[in-house]
Amino acid sequence: MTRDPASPQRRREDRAHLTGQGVYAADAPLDRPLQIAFVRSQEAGIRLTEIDAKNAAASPGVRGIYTANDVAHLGKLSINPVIPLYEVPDYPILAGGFISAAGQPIAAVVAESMAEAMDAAEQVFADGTPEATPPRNIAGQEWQVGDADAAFAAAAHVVEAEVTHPRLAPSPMEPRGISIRYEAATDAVTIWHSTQTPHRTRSELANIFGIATERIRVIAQHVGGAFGMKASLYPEEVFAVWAAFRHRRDTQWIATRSDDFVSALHGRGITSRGALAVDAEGRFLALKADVSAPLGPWLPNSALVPAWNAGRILPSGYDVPVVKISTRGVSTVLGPTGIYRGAGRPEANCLMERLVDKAARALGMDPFDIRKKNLLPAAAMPHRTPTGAMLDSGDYAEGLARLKEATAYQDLCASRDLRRAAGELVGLGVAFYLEPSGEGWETARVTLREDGRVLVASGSSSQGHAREMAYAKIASMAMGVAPQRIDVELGDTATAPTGIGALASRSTAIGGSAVLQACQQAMALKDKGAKLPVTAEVRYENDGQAWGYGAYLVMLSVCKDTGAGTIEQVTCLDDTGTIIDAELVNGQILGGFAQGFGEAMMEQVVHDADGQLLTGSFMDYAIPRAADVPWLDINTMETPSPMNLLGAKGVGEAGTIGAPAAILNAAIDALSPLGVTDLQMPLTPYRLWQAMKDAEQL
Ligand code: SMO
Repeated sequence: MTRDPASPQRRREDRAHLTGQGVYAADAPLDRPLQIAFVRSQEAGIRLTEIDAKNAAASPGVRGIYTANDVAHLGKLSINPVIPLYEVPDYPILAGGFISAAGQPIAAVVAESMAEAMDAAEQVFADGTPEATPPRNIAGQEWQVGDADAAFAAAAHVVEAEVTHPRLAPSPMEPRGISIRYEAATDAVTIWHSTQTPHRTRSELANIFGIATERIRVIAQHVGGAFGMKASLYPEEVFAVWAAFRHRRDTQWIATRSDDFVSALHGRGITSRGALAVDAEGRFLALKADVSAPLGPWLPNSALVPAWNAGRILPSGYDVPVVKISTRGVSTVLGPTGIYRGAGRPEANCLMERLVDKAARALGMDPFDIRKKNLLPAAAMPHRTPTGAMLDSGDYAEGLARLKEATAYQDLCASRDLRRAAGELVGLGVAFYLEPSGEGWETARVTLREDGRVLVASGSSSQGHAREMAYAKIASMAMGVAPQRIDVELGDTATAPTGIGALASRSTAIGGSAVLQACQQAMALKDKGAKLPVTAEVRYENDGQAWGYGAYLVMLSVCKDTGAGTIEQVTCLDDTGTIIDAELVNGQILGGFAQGFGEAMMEQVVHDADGQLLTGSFMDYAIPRAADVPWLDINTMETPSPMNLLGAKGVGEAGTIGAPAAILNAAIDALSPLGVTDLQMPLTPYRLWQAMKDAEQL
């Protein structure tokens, strides 16, 4: 295969996206669809005593009002059991009895128009009594290798850190949405769903309703972003499909931004505590860590993934022979949580990189030097970590060295020291990171037609991240056919082979490898003289996770008067394995960085003590605007992964993993002359100003 990462091919999906031709969930061709307004619980931790929908039922345009009992017979969503789950929470389509979180749907109004549905919903009366609901550990896992207590007792230095990640609202441009076309002749549905996992939508719906998958077709052709938020079926979406079958009508539910803030899953919110034992030369001896992840009233399919990743990715790419790590999932009375770009990777990384920085300070070592000393050498690859992860490939120290060179680090240090001496608050932060991409299988079907065109159908899908272009490029390279002669079909269960979808940084590594393998098989058939058209269909399974990695360096200053933090420079080095298209890789790094920057500096979902959401709109939830995001200086290197055919590694989550830790380290370095040793994200002006004031009191 001849690669050309820098070829000036354009993203073929952009034309539709930029000219309003995209088919998002709300654009589906439906016939007078019924609309749904949900009545949501206004309180958390409450026992419902009364629900009265009589007035609402008489409201114009209403075709039905439903409560918990109407849908209580439906099946549950499946949960990916990456860590043991002691207690499986309910999956209420409409919550009744005990209501855990504010915002949970407790009734649904189905009406001819959205305005009529909303008018009627306002007339539903509900009452209840508060019921105490202490948090419970409902999931957990431990990893233990060696005698941590003995290693800590023998250490020259022990450093400790605690990192609390703000709870984040994923905020894709397109909110959740589902449009259902009901086919009366066959009692079947065609569903336009804004999802990362169209085949999962189909199989889960079939399970939940107890019907054959043949009666459900799912289309997710264009998806306006997802970031982990759309890898599961929401109760509202299940209800909408149920309503279509019940009323034998086209039905639609398109979430408002407010719906998403209050009831789509949130990411992060994890608190991690850790301690690192270090010898007198700065070599890491042992790591202890405890991770606590908040879980909501029901578990999205991937709800346990952040807790798992936040534990198992420790101790990152460092050689730490002894570990004692635990992770747990704790039920709360807040809304659902789950994967959000990074999904536990940023949490593992921030804790480790804080500990490493603290160790450097304790020893008076340079942050690059202590990392270089402890990172696993290239010769140690593949390496099984104490938590059982298999790091596949890479030269971590080389990556770090290239970052150091690219930033002229010594000059930056000199500049910081000069400015610091003049009274400025300015700091440098370094962070290494790992980004495991997904494992498992994906499918592809490649057809060579008589007219010379090639049809690529993939079970992998797109969430707006240019899969059509990437898969066309892979097929073009594999077959020597111009990309203009390659058609790519994704995201329709009627035409694509059964697959997984767009998540866990797996699209290129696994989906792309499936495309490559199918291309190779189709070419082999043609070369054996098979008559066109020939079709090859593969189910490709990788040999294990491909671990991308890299490092970030950040220079940050803090205004003494306002506490405002300014990122003056940020440079990254990412080893993403084999690069298929440089522009796509850069785009992923930049987008991930914008979200990592958001977490580090601005974003936070806030609830009050009663579980009420205080940040229910973009007036209160500070998502970065284009002008807020600093310039990112991107550097890449390529160490092909032996774990998949392409040698590709994940890059979609890189920026969310590496950037927050480096920003946090830089901010703490900036305030270190005042005696500040810890800060928590987001590093808002208020937080930084408060840290300065607290330091003055010392
Ligand atoms: S957080 Mo991702 O879309 O697996």
